[in-house]
Formats: sequence, structure tokens, C-alpha cells
Amino acid sequence: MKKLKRVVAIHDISGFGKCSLTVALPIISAAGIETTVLPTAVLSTHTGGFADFTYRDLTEDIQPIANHWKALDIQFDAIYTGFLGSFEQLDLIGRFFDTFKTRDNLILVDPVMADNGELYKIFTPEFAVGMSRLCRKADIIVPNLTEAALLLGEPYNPCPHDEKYISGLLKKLSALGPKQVVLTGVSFNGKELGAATYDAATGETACIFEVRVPGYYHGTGDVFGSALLAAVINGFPLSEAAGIAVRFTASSIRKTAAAGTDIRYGVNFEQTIPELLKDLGICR
Ligand code: PXL
Repeated sequence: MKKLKRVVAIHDISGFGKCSLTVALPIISAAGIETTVLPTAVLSTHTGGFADFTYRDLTEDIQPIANHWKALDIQFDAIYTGFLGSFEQLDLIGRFFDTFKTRDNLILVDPVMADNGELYKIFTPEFAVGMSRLCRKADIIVPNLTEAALLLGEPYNPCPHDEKYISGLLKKLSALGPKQVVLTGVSFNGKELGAATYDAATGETACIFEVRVPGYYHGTGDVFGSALLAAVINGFPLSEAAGIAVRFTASSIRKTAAAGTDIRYGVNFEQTIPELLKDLGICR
């Protein structure tokens, strides 16, 4: 039997409203990858559309947890970060990267902080600058278009875009440090939505689209990032991994729309896991 690959997922736990660790853990585990979790905060719900959510910041626990894992000589094939719970966590996670980065593993940073042209209310503009610094240490980053603009210190341009603009963004983001960039929420015509990829090693850019389902479904960035990482760890090249993640996310959204579920509740990724495993070549 081959040894399992191991990922550490560093995101919050939002108890209700599927996103962050409540999607990363099941999706990555289902793809046959051991998933260690480092929770950055515990909330009653995510912050996107629910009033009065509780918020327990776990900043103080990060370093002791990292120290314990280091003492146990735990190693990771990938480090996957998403929603960070405080400004201080940017530095702590940067240190975590320095401690657990090896020549063979990869760091995937999803710079979760903004969408639709706006920073999430709990973050400040300084957080975006700190996130840009953290992204320099990553091998792969997965920003949406709003996060891409913030990382580059540029104004946000709403959809639709053209190929020249997207390819320019991809290359500028890669120039920050990460060799591979996946931009989400890309659309050239408003009817189809998907992702664009850039691999600095080959100079290749690619775009993958599915028909857009109207409405802003919560947690889709985390569903996408988790499936992308699962595909990369399973050996798929970046553009193919992004295709797998786009199909998985779009199919999960379609099922949620068909069920008429509140868009704040998260998407029906659970019913789409069999399709993901087929796409990954794990099941027939
Ligand atoms: O899906 C991104 C995300 C993760 N975690 C929390 C959030 C959000 C987006 O709003 O609020 C707590």
C-alpha cells in the first residue's frame, strides 16, 4: 500500500453555512488525502449574510499547535490556507510556512478577504497588504478578481473582461512570487464563468468555463480551492486540476439551485463528490 499524502488545511470553522474547514476537510479526505486541520477561528456561521455571528479568534493557539507538530516531526505534502482570523495570523502563518516548507511540498494560499469589489467587513486595507506578503511565499495562489486587484494594489474591474486583461493579471500575480496562479470568477461574456490559470514554468495560460448559474452562492471559493488542491496532489497538471475544480463547483451549484436552498447555506458538494472522484480517476 502506498503511504497517504498529507495536507494541512488552515482555515476557520464556520459551524453553519458550508465553507472553509467544513468543506475542505470532507473534500480533500474524500480524494484519498489525509487532512490535518489548523482552525484559525470558530464562528457560529460565516460572515456572509448572517447577523450576530459568534467569533472565537484562535490566534493564540497557532504557534503552540505548530510547535507540537514540529516536535512530533509531522510533515505535510501540502499546506493549504484560506480564511485567516486576524491580522497577526498573517505573520504566524508565514512562520508556519518557514517551519514546514520542504523542497518537495507545496504551499497553496487562497487569499480569502474580499469579493464583488469589496473587502469583507472584518478586514482592513492593511490586511490586504499583509496577505500580499504572505502570497509571496506560496507556490500556488487562488484569488478571485477582487482579491487579485487588492494583492496588486490596483482598482477592481467588474466582469466581463477580455483575455488580455486576465493574462496581464495572471502574470503580475505570478511576479509577486507564486509560480502558479489560478484566478477565479473569470468571465469573458457574462454567460459563462470559470477560472484562468498561469504556470510560470511553462508560460502556459488556460481558461476553463461552465455556464453561469445566477446568484452568489456562498463557500464556492473554498469548494473550488479544495478540489483544485485534491487534483494537484493527485498528480494533475494545473490547468487540468482547475478544470476538475470548475466542473465540481459548477455541478455543486447547479444541485443547490435545483434544490432551492438559501444561497447563504453553502453548496451541495456532498452530492457531487462521486463526480469528483470519477474526474480524479479514483472511482469509476
Ligand atoms: O468562504 C470564505 C469565508 C470563509 N470563512 C468565513 C467567511 C468567508 C467568507 O465570507 O466569512 C468566516
